[in-house]
Amino acid sequence: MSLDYPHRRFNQLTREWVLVSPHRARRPWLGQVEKTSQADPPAYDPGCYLCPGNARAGGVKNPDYTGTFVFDNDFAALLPDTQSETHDTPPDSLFVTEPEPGICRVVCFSSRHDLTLPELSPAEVKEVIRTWTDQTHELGQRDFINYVQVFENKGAMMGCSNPHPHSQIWAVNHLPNEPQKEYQAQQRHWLNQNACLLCDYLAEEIQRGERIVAENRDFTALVPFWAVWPFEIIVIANHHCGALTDLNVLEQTALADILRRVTARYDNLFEISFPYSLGFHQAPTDGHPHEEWHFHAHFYPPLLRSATVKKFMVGYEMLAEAQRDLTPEQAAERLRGLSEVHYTAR
Ligand code: H2U
Ligand code: ZN
Repeated sequence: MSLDYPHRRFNQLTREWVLVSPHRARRPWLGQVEKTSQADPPAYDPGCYLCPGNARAGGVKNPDYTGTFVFDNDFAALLPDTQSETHDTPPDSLFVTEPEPGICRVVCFSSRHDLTLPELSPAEVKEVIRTWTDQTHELGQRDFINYVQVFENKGAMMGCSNPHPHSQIWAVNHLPNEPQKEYQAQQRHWLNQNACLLCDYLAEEIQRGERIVAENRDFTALVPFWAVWPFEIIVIANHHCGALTDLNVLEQTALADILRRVTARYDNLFEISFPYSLGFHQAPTDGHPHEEWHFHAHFYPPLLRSATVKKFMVGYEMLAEAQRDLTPEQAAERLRGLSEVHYTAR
């Protein structure tokens, strides 16, 4: 695909359009590539709220944990017992509210303050995946939890409040906006085509090849045809399954492998610890089978041209429609050309 003129692409998962302006980015790499000096964090930081043995902001002391560590968020955006409150919004009101009971947790990747996903061993990343899986299972089983969002905010640029590598889980009662859009799109394809949207999409992407970044037996990482963020990646399960809880041990190993490889490429792009939001889109846990749902992860990284030049989603994007200059194909080519050996280990 070498469209050289402004065009729109349709996102099959959200059913929204993105404007692509390739003519503005013919020379995307020739500009100055600035390097920032990121200080090497220590293995243990006595002032860190998440390190083993330290007191958290709320005063609770962390255990001397090794491996992963899960705790209820001390400043949770959701509370489990909201449902008990009465709600009486009249159906025709313009001021609609509904209660949203939920649970927020924090998952530290390891006891090490200084090791991000690509710097952990494959076994350690697999342990993180097992923890996310256990949490999805445990939280998803609860009556009032119908969706479990696992995500990682990485880097100060993404609003991450603590450098200790960690992720968050927000388990909620209602299907939130983004998974709701994806549910509608997947359900529509399932009913209209009698097939899975992402199975069909992945087969086509593998055949075309131009947006693939990394793959293994069970997962494929690619820059989606409809990517909004410059170096956005979607990781799609090669076999149809709905959630982390559906993965067998080999698939957990494969997911750990692909996450390490994608994040190593990201870090190598500008030789910095690359900021992003990562999240899994899993089938709702509302008791329905959700055969239409295909398990996948999104990486949304903000950086565009260098360690310091980010893409702003402002102006036209805020008021009209998402837009990009660099094409998804150019981004994939750039990411494909990078080493999977982390730059700090060379
Ligand atoms: P982010 O860096 O992605 O914001 O995640 C950190 C989370 O950890 C954040 O939601 C919680 C914050 O509320 N937190 C605690 O629960 N206890 C602490 O002592 C520090 C941070
Ligand atoms: Zn720490």
